[in-house]
Amino acid sequence: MASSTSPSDVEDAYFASNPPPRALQEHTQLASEFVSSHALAGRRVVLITSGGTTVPLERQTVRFIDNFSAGTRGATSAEYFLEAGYAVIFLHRQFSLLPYSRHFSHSRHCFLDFLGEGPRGEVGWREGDDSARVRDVLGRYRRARDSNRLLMIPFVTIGDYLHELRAVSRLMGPLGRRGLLYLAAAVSDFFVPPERMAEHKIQSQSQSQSTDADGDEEEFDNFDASPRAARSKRLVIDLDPVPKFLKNLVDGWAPQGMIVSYKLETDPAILVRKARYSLERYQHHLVIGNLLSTRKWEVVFVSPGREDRWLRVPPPASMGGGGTGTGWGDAEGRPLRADELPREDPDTEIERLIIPAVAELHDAHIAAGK
Ligand code: 9Z3
Repeated sequence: MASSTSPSDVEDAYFASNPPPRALQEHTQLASEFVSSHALAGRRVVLITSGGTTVPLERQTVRFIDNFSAGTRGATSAEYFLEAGYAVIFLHRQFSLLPYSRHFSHSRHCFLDFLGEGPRGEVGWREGDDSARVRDVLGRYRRARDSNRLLMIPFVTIGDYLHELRAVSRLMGPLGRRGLLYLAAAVSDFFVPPERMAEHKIQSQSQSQSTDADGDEEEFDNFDASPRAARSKRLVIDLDPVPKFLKNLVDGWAPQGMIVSYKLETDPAILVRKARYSLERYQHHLVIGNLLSTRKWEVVFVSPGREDRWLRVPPPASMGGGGTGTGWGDAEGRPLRADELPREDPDTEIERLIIPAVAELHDAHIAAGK
């Protein structure tokens, strides 16, 4: 009898019990047309995953667990892949950063700052110090769109993400070795399996009921600060591990494409070891290791048969320093997290180095198939 824990059994069980997102069919159709047209043109196509995944606690979801990722890595990488001539399928967390518009979607550069009202009340472009930069971004965006080289597909939950990833990567067959999978999304490791998920909003009230020494039911309300009330109101969440599907991806979903995954750690002492372990376990082509605190200015490439290769850009000069933790502070000396540091100058975006280096390895992957 076949073992019940083979990767394909785990895959079948997971996808049979976790429902697909509503738009899966529509997305699959779009991706299929996109891949066919670029395969026909002999173009390279990269599937980029980007942003965090949510873990719903209820079917009718009021609460969910999330992670830090804003999708900066994925959105920035997409722009550099497009510059390098790739067509890009951008599988991203809904409302996370998007290629090109990312330049105008944070507090310092809102797109409204670039609009103004003319003498007759008409809304239009407002020339200013940033005009050259905006024109450059707009031009690059238009070129990508007009040549139909950018397809955006959103997801929200970990389940949506896995369904979309499987469906889209399975479509990449016609590209052969010209397909590239670049997995930069910050994927949840734990989830609530469907059989344990509440249908409705989890109630704090029903949990606040308990039985006293005489067996009578007692009720605590939200104003009761006694230790006993606090204990009885605790919500304990029991999460299962999310199955790892990288092996299924490598062996079954996209067996010819080049597969690049990211490895995120917070402890510098284990980063390279964990990246190497992932490569050996899943037998794919490249793991890019990064630390939460320094991910915007250093990464390490770990690939089979090659030395580890660090890529670095200078940390923002105005801040000075570096190392673990940013070691940098704002004007009041409050420490800044790496994700608060401005990284907008193209000369200091580390993706400017990462993408050509990945494309070079992709060249070798394609050449090896000839
Ligand atoms: C990454 O390591 C990405 O570089 C970041 C980018 C999520 C750190 P931001 O969105 O951050 O630019 O702020 N992605 C992979 C994270 C991940 O979940 N990796 C899994 C793991 O480490 C393997 S697939 O186990």
